[in-house]
Amino acid sequence: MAANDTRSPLTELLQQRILVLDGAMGTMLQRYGLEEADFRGERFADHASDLRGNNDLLSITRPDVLAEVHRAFLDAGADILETNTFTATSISQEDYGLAHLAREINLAAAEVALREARAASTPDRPRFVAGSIGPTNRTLSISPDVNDPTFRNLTFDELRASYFEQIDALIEGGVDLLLAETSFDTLNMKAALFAIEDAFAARGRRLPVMVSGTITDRSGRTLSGQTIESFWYSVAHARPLSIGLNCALGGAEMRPYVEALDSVATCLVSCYPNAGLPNAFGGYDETPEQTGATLREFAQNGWLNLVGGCCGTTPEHIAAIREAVEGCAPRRPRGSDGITHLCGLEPFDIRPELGFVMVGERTNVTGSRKFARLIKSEDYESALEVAVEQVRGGANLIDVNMDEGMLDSERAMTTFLNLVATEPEVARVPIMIDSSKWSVIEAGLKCVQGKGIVNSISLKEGEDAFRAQARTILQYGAAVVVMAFDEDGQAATVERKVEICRRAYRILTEELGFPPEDIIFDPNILTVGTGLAEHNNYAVDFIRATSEIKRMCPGCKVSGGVSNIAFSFRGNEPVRRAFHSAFLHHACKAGMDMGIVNAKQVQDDVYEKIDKELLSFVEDVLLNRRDDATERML
Ligand code: THG
Repeated sequence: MAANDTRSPLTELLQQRILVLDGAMGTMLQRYGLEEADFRGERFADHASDLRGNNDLLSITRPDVLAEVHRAFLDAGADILETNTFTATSISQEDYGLAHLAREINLAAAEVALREARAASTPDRPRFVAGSIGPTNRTLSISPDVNDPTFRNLTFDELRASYFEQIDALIEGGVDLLLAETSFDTLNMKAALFAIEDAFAARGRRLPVMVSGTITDRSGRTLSGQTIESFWYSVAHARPLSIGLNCALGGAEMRPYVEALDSVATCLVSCYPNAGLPNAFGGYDETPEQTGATLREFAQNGWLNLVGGCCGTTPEHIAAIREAVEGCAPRRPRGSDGITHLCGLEPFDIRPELGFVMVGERTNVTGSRKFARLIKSEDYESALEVAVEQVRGGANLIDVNMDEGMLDSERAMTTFLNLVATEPEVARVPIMIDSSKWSVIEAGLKCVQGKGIVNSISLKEGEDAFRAQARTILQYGAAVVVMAFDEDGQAATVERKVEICRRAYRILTEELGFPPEDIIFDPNILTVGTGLAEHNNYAVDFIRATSEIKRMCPGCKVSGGVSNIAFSFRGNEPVRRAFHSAFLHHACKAGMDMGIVNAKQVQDDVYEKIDKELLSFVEDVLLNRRDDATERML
C-alpha cells in the first residue's frame, strides 16, 4: 500500500546511481521570446484575458516548443523529464480564466514529455517522466486578509479536489512518477498527497511519488514557517519515494537543509536548486560548473539520490550536474528509528529519555470556563492567549476541544486552528485535536500543516468504524489516541483495558500498517475518592494497565487526562494538585509517556515537595491502601 513499495525500473535504477532531473522550463521558454499570439494559438485567439506567461498552456498551443526543450534536457543527460504542468490545476489556471482546461493541459503535457522521453530511451538508458504538481497560487496556512488571520481563500477539500483532477489526468496521461514540488505550505502539500492517494485508489494502481519543498530564505523555514525536519515529519506518512528541496535558494544556501534531510529521511533524498540566488534583475548567474560543484559535494557526502535544476538552470547546467555526480554512490536511506516524531512548525519527539510530555489542557471548552466563555463570545484573539499561556507554561503540545452543545464545534475548531497557525509561539508545537465527534476531528485535521494527534478514536462503535477512522487519520498524517473503549463501553479494570488496547493495536499495526510509535493508548484515568467502593482501585488499575500495555504493544505510548483523577476534590485545589503530582509520579514509573495536564502546575508541583502528611493521605486513596482512605482524606 505504501508509495515506495512500487517496484519499477526507476526504483531499481535508483539503487544503482544518482538520477538526474531536467532543468528549468521557464528559463528555456524565455529563449524563444514567445508572444501573446504563441500562447493563444488559433484556439484561444478570442480569449478574454491575456494568456502570455501561462507557460502550461503551451502544451496545447505550442507543443513543438516544449518538445524541443525536453529534447535539449534529454541530450544534456537528464534521466527524468518533468511535465510542463507546474500551474496546471483548476485553481492556478483560474488566474487566466482557464480553470476548465486543467485536465486537458495535463494530458497534453504528459503526451509531449512521454513522446520525447520514450524516443530518447535505450534499454540501458531508460528515461522517465515525472508529473509536476506545483503548490498553486493559494495557501491553506496563511490568511490573505491582514485584518482577519482566521480567513482563508481556499479550503482543504477544494484544493484536494483540484489536485485530484490534475493528478488523475497525469496518471491517465501515462507519467512514470509524480513530483509534488516547490511546497511552501505543508498543508497544501498534504492536500496534494491526499489527492494522490485518492487517484491511486480510483485507478487501482500506484506510482512512485517525489516530494520537494522550498526553504524561502535564510530563515531556514518554509513560507508557512516550518523547519525542514518538520516538513519531512509532516509528509512522511505518505511514504514518498523521495523528499527534497528545490527552488528559492541556490545549492550553496541549501547545504544545511539538505544535510538535515539526510539525517532524518527514511526515503530517498533529492535536491534541484536554482542557478544561485536571483540577481537584481531577477536573473540567475550561477555557472553550470558552480551548480555542479555544489551538488557534487552533497553527493560525495552521501546525501543524495536525485539531482537536477530549478529556476535559471539550462541544459548546460544539467550536463554539468550529471557529470559532477557521475560515479558518486547514491544515498542509502536510513531505517525507521521507531521514535514518535510530531511537529508543528518545529519538530517534537516523544521519547522517554526526554521526560514526561505535557499536553496543555486549557484550550478546551469543557475543561476551562474561561476558554469556553471566550469561544462562545467569539473572542478568538483572547482565546489564543490561553494557548500562548499553555505553551509558555511548558506545554509541549496543546489539546484543543470545542465539544459544547451550544457551539458550532466544526466551525469553532476551524476558526481557532486557523488562528493558531498564524501565531508562531503556539504554532511551533504540535496540535492534539480533541473531540468525541468525528466531523470535528476531521475539520481540525484540515487545518494543521504539522504532524499532530487525533484525540481520540475507539472500538466503541465496532471495528469497521474504527478502521475507517484510523485509515483517514493515516491519510492526513496524524498520530492517534486510542481510548480503552469497546462495544461494551469504557474499560475500568486492568484486564479490560489491556484486552481492548491489544485488540486495537493488532488491527492498527497488522491490518492497517499504522506505525506503532504513532499509537497512543489512553487506558482511562477515572475519578477516585468518590465515596463509591468500586471506584477505589481506578488509579491502581490505570497504572497496572499502563505497564502491561507498554509491554504487550511494542512501540506504543500511553497517555491520559490527568486532571480527571481527583474531580471529586474539586474546590480544594491544593489537594487536587497533590493528587495530580502523586498520580504522575506512579504512572510515569509504570511507563506513562504523556498526559493532558495543566502544564504550569505540573511543573511547579514536584512530587518530592508535597507535604509528607498530605502525601500519605493522598497515596492512601490513590493506591487504594485502606478502605477508609477517602473518609480520612476528607
Ligand atoms: N483522555 C483523553 N482526552 C481527554 C481526557 C481524557 N480530554 C479531555 C479531558 N479528559 C482532559 N482535559 C481536561 C481539562 C480540564 C480539566 C480536566 C481535564 C479540569 N478543568 C477544571 C475543572 O473542571 O475543575 C476547570 C477549571 C476552570 O474552569 O478553569 O479539571 O481523559 N484522551
